[in-house]
Parts: sequence; structure tokens; C-alpha cells
Amino acid sequence: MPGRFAGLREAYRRDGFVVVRGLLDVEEAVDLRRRLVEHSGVTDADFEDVEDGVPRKWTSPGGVAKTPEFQHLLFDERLIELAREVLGPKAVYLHHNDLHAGYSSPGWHRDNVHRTFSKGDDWSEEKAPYRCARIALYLQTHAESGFKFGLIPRSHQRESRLVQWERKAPRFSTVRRLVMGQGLAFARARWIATEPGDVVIFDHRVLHCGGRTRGPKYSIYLGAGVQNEHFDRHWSYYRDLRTDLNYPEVPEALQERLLNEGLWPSEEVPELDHVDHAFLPSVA
Ligand SMILES: O=C(O)CCC(=O)C(=O)O
Ligand SMILES: [Fe+2]
Repeated sequence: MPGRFAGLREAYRRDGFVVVRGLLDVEEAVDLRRRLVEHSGVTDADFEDVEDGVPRKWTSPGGVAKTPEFQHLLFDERLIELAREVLGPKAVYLHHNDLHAGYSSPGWHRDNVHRTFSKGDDWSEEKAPYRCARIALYLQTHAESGFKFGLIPRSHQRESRLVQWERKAPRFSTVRRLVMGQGLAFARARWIATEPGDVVIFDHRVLHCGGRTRGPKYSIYLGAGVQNEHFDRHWSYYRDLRTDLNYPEVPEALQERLLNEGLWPSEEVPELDHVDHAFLPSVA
């Protein structure tokens, strides 16, 4: 019997992402938002002073794993079913998750290890397919925030020379910003006006961008993947190389529960102290 997500795999593999409207109930999203407010100390009033559409308030790397109020999401059958539909039935927990209260990432970027198109092992799928994704839950309405999440379909597989040039050319970018807002001149973005309960699952290599906001913005990002060389590289990148983010260890009790539920990777993820061409912020 086809499941509720049947058919999404094809779109995910083609575009690098899919959007599932109303996967969570609005009441659940409201409850998650309440927990996020409580946990972060950021409230709706803090968004009154948003300047230039870019709030940069609070983020907690690894926050879903380390905060008991959010751990249940890692066992949510709907999210697991979605991840397994698009990534494959062996998808498990990937230790890359965040809580965001007002945090935004407004420039076009990727979240994988090798962020320059086609440079580095993330872009080589001859030995193993890239089957790792982020699962984004946005918890505010479009009406109150003005927020849209932008993604460039197929940018996990291709990037034209014009886009490569556009993303590197700062002078051109200033002109472009005035003329086109946040869009790219040489690639057509999809802008998703997210509503509470909507879920976006995307390949880490897809170019994406947080739209400008003028109100409250709260989100939760989870990670999932099929264990292979890309999965291991991604996991150890956040754990071992992104010291700027200070990733927590997965709490032992959570690890145990993930293991019992078939959601823990079957092989230990090897430690890495260097990855050629890996993106590292200069402050790291
Ligand atoms: O909500 C946003 O601004 C996008 C967040 C994002 O892309 C990230 O955290 O990597
Ligand atoms: Fe991102």
C-alpha cells in the first residue's frame, strides 16, 4: 500500500528538496514554539526591533539532541517516514540539528562540507550516493513574519558558470540586491511562504537562503541520512571540525533510545582531523 509520502522521492531526487504542507498539526507547532520561547528566552517582543529584515538572535547547535523538550521529534513517525521515503529505508539519525529563535541565514549558501559546487568528495557519487538531508520545521505564520524560505531547485546537481560568477562577484551583488532583492539573476529560486506545521526536507548541497523577516521567526532543524562515506564525513565535520559551533555529544540516554528504535548508525563514525576543501569559517 503506498504510504502518505509516495511519489515524493522522485521530486526530492530531481530538485534536491520537497515541501510537505501541514505535516504537523498547527497545535503541535504552537506548542513547539512555546517551548522554544521558554528555552531561548527570546519572545515575540524581541522582533520589534528587527533591522534590515535580518534578525540574528539565538541559535543552539545540536539543540534538538541536547534539550529534552525537543528530543521527541527525533522519534516522530511522520518525520522518519518522510526521511525514509526520500532518502531510503535505511535512513537514521544524523547528528546535525539546530534550534533557531530569530536566527537567520540570509545569504545563498549550502550546509554541506564542500560548499563550492563540484569541489570535494560531497560531489562525487560514484562510490556512494549522497543521501543526507536537513528537515526544517518553521513555526511562525507567513502573515506575521513575512518570511519565505528560498531554495534553488537542482543546485545539488548543477550550478551554471553564471551563477558561480554571480555568487562570487561582490560589486555585481550590490547592484543585484537593489534590483532583485534576494533573488539570483541567473537561477530561478523557489520561495516557500512557510506556515506552522509545514516541513521542508532538503539535500545539504542545495543552495538556499532565509528570506528577510519583519516579525517573529522560530524554527527547528533536524538531520537524517543513510550511512555511507558522505554521512560519516558530514557527521564528523560538525563534531570534529566545526569547533566554532561547539557541537555537544549525543546524550547517552538518547543514543540508547535511538539505538533501540533502529535510528542510530550501525557503524561508528570515524574521527577526522582534516578534510580537503572543507568549508571552515575563518573564525573557527
Ligand atoms: O531560516 C533561515 O534563515 C535559514 C537557516 C539556514 O539556512 C541554516 O541555518 O543553515
Ligand atoms: Fe543553511
